[in-house]
Amino acid sequence: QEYTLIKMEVLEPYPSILESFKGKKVSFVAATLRPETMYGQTNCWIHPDIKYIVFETVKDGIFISTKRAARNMAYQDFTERDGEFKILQEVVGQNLLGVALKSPFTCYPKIYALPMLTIKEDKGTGIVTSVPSDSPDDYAALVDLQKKPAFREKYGITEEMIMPFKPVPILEIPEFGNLSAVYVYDKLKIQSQNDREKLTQAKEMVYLKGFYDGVLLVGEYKGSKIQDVKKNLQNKLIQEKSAVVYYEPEKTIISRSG
Ligand code: ZZB
Repeated sequence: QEYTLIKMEVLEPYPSILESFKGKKVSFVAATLRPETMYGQTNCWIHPDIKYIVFETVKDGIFISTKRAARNMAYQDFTERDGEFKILQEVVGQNLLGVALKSPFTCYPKIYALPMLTIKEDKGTGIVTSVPSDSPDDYAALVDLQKKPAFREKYGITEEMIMPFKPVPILEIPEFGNLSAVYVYDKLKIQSQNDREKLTQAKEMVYLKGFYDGVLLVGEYKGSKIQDVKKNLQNKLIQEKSAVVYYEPEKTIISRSG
């Protein structure tokens, strides 16, 4: 499986847990299959209970991801020696919440790391970039934080980190309009990020249609069909050093090699 790894750069002030990296470029890295949606990023998702690591790459500065992802990257020329990576620090997700980030293409110059409880530890980097206009999971998790002050307070998330971040219309999908995730969320009457069955259905509804019939509403490929320009946008992100390609081995291979 090929993913695009988006570098979400940590902005000053660094949280106390990352203070020793001050002056160096540190990025949260998020694995996505949808580089064409990066115009609509509103935040980053971190699982409060997942353990992440901080490690050094050869070409892209310091990365934060799960250890599992770092190991995969070590076999893809990200680190100095094949298959090896040095853990500079371990950090529990909770301690990365509220961190300010700069991410490519989005109209919001500063976005925040927020909690999502449905992140899978064994997929991608364990860090997810949020596009609530087109990902029902992201929209559901964002609404949860907006509607439930107790949930925000539990994780030290303030209103400034959430309230200004409205879903951005970036793709027009026939029948679903220009905020397809919001449309299916309402249509299926989804109540929260834990509504797993409905969210799976919602994702299926928007995925295929978005890929084949979606048209970009922003950026240099405005007016083009997604399937025609997805690769160009991935290349653009890579050329401007905002992203890198990352491969995830098949599940069976992971379990065989431990
Ligand atoms: C931006 C984005 C925009 C995404 C969108 C989706 C959508 P899949 O197809 O099931 O493999 N993701 C990545 N890593 C994780 C993780 N560890 N736990 C939970 N979710 C994760 O899903 C790949 C997508 O799942 C990735 O692409 C990422 O979110 C998320 F408009 O990145 B995506 C309809 C989906 N739309």
